[in-house]
Amino acid sequence: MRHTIQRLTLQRVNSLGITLALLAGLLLTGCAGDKSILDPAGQAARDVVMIWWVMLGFGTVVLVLVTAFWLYTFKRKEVTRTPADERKIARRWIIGGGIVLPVASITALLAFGVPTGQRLLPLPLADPPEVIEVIGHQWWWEVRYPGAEGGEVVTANQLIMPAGEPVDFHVTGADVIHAFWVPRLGGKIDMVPGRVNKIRLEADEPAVFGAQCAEFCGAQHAQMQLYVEAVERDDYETWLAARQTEQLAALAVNDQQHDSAREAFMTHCASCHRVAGLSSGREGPDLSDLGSRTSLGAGIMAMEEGAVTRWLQHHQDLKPGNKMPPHDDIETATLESLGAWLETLTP
Ligand code: HEC
Ligand SMILES: [Cu+2]
Repeated sequence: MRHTIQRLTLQRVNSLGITLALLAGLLLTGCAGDKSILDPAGQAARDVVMIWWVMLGFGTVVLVLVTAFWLYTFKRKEVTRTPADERKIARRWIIGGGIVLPVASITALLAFGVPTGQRLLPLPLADPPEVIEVIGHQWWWEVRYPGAEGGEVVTANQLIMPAGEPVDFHVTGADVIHAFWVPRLGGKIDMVPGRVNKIRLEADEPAVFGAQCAEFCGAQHAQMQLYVEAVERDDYETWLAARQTEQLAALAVNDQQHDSAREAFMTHCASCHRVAGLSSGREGPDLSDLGSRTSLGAGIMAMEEGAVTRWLQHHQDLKPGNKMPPHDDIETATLESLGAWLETLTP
């Protein structure tokens, strides 16, 4: 009999242990990955995650204390007090718990928070940092490099930045409010139409990060993802140099093989899309270096052979409501030739 009970208890403890382990596992899977704030890859992000841990620790202590007090009230023996005593005790709680405790904890949080906020501000530096402009559109990202040698460089849905140095991001919105957020690099910042907000971020070393629009901006908000890659300074310069307008124009124009695709592009697509050397549309993503990107539709599908054609045919199923009109009026063969040509745009 005793053994059975012991076994049962053991079993129960075991299954509780397994459940807890599973839960912890589930929670911890949220701590890894390319968009985890708990896996910082730069000083600003480390500060932010530090505040997070401190607040969690502090909150836990408060929870444990309050629970302990609560349990204590059940066990405590009834005591009789004079009204004067009662008032004294009540006053102690109001002053201690209502004034001293909040003032102390808020001061402690400020001591952590203010320097962190300061670090994210684009304050003047002796050596002015690289500036990258990011513009949020429904539902894609325009990325501009105004400081590039040989003229501004433009790309979309990918952000290549130098590692190991601060970078200033100047962000704005083209239509509604979006928010720029690279969780592993630090805080987020709103992209407000008609206003330029600035944030300074730094990646410790070359790596790939995920980024996500962090302000609800309509139906496809969740599908507004940005590929961020930090690279060595030299690689960054090479990347920029390959995207100068002249280089890209040569790439787009100098092959006879795709003449008909280019013609179709000028008829159906040029008003919305820029391909350096051919068109200057700005309604949609710049396509000048499309073949070199990792994904299409702001992260909705991976870039691989045939992917552009698939996007052109099915983009309203893949990303319903996106601002590119369906191309049902264009023949499949034309869309295929457009897709094949755009994939060759790889600087
Ligand atoms: C009315 C403007 C408009 C026209 C015309 C238009 N597009 Fe688009 N296009 C867009 C917009 C807006 C997006 C972004 C959709 C999204 O991801 O939410 C887009 C996205 C794309 C993408 C994916 C780009 C990326 O970075 O993921 C490709 C490729 C593309 N268009 C090619 C074309 C081609 C080829 C044509 C002509 C047959 C065309 N577009 C006509 C507005 C347009
Ligand atoms: Cu959004």
